[in-house]
Amino acid sequence: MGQTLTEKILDDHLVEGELETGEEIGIEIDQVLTQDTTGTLVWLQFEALDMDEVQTEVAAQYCDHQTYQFDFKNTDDHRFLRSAAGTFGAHYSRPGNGICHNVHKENFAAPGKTMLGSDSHTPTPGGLGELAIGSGGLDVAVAMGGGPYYIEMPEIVSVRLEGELPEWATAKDVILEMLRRLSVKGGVGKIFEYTGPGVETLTVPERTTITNMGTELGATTSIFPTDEETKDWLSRLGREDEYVELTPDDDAEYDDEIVIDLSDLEPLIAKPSMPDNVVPVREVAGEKVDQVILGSCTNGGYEDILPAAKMLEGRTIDRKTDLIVAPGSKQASEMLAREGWVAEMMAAGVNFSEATCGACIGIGHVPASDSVSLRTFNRNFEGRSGIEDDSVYLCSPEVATAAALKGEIVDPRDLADELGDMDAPGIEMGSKYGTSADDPDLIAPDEAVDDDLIKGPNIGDVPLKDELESELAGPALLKMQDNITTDHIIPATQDILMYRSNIPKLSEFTLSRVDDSFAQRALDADGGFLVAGENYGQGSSREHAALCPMFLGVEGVLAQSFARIHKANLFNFGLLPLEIDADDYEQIEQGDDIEVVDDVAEAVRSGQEEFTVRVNDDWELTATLDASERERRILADGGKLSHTKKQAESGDSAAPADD
Ligand code: MIC
Ligand code: SF4
Repeated sequence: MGQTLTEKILDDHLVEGELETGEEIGIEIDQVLTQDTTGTLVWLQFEALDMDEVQTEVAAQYCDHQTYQFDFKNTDDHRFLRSAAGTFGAHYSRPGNGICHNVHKENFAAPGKTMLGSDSHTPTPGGLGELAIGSGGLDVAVAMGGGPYYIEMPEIVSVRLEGELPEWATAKDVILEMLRRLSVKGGVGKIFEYTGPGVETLTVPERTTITNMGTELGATTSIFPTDEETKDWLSRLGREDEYVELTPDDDAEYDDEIVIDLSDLEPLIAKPSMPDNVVPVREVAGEKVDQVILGSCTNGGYEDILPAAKMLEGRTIDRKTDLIVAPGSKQASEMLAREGWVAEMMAAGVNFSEATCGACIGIGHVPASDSVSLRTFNRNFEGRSGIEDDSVYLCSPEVATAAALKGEIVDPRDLADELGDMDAPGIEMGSKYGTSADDPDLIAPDEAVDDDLIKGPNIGDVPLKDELESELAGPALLKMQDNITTDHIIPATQDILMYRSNIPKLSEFTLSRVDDSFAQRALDADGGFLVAGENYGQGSSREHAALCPMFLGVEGVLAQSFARIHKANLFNFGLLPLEIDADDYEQIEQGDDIEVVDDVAEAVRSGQEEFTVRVNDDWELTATLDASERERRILADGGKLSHTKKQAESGDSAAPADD
C-alpha cells in the first residue's frame, strides 16, 4: 500500500513504534523553535536536565511576543535568551526581527524535515512540506537535547482542493471554511494533508496561512506537498538547494477526505469570539468598525500586506477607523519600505508598527470599550485583545482593508463595485527577499556574543512536583464550560506576560479570567481538582497553563475532553487528566468533595484505564485515563522533569531520552 506524505516523513524519522493510528510513536526532531514567552522555561529546563549543547540540526530562539519591553523583566528575558542561545548553541533572533513562524519560514523551514516548537502555530512551515508540531517547552527542551518526541499517531485526513480561488477570495477563506465546517475541535487527533489539483494554484505564503491556522482546528499539524511553487519560494530566499520533491503515493490511503472547491469560496469572516464562528462577510456587512489590524503569523507576510497596500494606494481610510499594520517580520517591513509601499500606506492613514505579536495577545492596540476590531489574526478568544467583552473579527487582509476604507464591514467585491476603480490585488511575490548571510538581527551559534547564562532577578527556577500519591482527594475548585482556552488559564497580556519565568508570581493570575479568587482558594485548599467541559486547554502551547495550577496544588483535571498540547503538558507536570462523560459533568458542582477511590499511584503505573471517583461521599462516577505507558510513568514520577532526572540518575537511559 502506498504512503501519504505524512507517513513518508514520519517513517524517515521514526525511532519507536509503528505508524498505526492511535499507537504512540517516537520521532526524531531535526529543527526546534522557541520564542520569548515559552523560551525562558525551555532553557531553564534544558539547564535543569544537565544538558550542555543543542543536538538538533537547527535550534532557533526568537524574540517576538514581548518586544515592546514595557518592563525591565521583558528585557531581562531577552538578555537571558540571547545568553542561553549563545551558551547552548542556538540561533538568536533579536526583538523586532519578527514573529518566530515568519522568520523561521524565511530562514530555516525546509521540506522533509521535522520540527518541534514551543508555540502552537509551529505547523506554519507545513506549507512548504515540513512536518512541524507545536508542544510544551519541556518537550522542546528534551528534543533539543536529542531525545525523541512522542505522539499518538494521528489520523491522516486528505483535504482535496479543487478549482481555483476567484477574485477577492483568499487562502484565509480556505482555512475559515475548514473552521466553519469542522469547528475548533474538529482537528483533534488529526493531521490535515492538502492534496488535489487546487494545491498548485496556491503560492507558499498562501499555503502557510492555511497550515498556520490549522492550529485553530485543534489539529496536530497540516502539510502541503512540494512542487514548482515550493521551489520558487526557496529560490527567492536563496535556499533552492534545500528543495526536495515530496508527494504522497498515488495509492496512498487516508483515514478521511474533505473536498473543498476553491472556486466556490467567497470572502468569509469569523465573528466574535471563536475562530469557528464563521459566516460570509456579506452576512455582517454594515457593522461599524473602530479598529483594523493587519499582521500576525497568519497574515503578516510581505505577500499578505502588499494586497492591502495596493488597495490603499491613492485612497484614505475612514476617519472613525484606525488601521494598524504590524508586519510579521522585519524582512517584510524592509521589502515594503524599499518598494515605497510603507510611505504609500502611511499616506493613506496607516499606523505602521514594528514586527511583533503584540496586539494578537493584547499587548498594544487594545480595542476601546464597546468597540469592533477586525484583524487578520488567527484567534479572537474573548478578552485576548486585552479587554473583556471585546468584539474581535478575523478575516483576510483584503476584507480588513475594505473595512478600514469604508468604516464598516463590507464585502470587498461590493466595495470594488462601489468605488469602480479598485482591482482585486491578488497575490504577488517579492522580487528581492532580504535574507542575507550577514543579517544583523539573526545571530548564528558561531557568532554568539555570550557563553554564560545571564539571569535577571525575575528569572527563577522551575518547580518540581513530588511523585504521584496513592490517595487523591480535594474539592472541585472550579467548574468551567466547554472550550476553555489557555488564555483563560494563564492570560498573556502585558501585565502578566512578564512573569513567565517567575512561576510563584505568575501563578497568582491562574484562571483569574474565569474567577479571580481562584489562585488564593487553590492555595488555601492545598489540593483539589478542576472540572471542565469539552476541549479543555485549547489554544496556546504555554506549559504555564499546567505548571501554575500544579504550583498552586491542583492535582488533576476532570474534563469531557482535552486539547492535545495541553493534555501533554498536564502529564509533563504531573497532573492527572481524567475524562468524564457529559451527564457526570452536569452533576458535579463547584465545591463538591472529589475523591479518586483507587490507589492512584498504583493504578496509573499498572495501566488501569477506568477510575472510580466518589463525589461528596454520596455518588460515584467512572473516569477514564487515556495515557500511554510512557505518559503513565511520567505522571507517576511527578512530571517529565523529575522523571527524566530520575532516569538519568539511575543510569536507565542516556539523557536526554525520556524513556
Ligand atoms: C498564542 O498565540 O497564544 C501564543 C502567545 O503565541 C502562544 C505561546 C505562548 O503562550 O507563549 C501559543 O500559541 O502557543
Ligand atoms: Fe504571535 Fe499571535 Fe502568532 Fe501567537 S498567534 S505566535 S501571539 S502572532
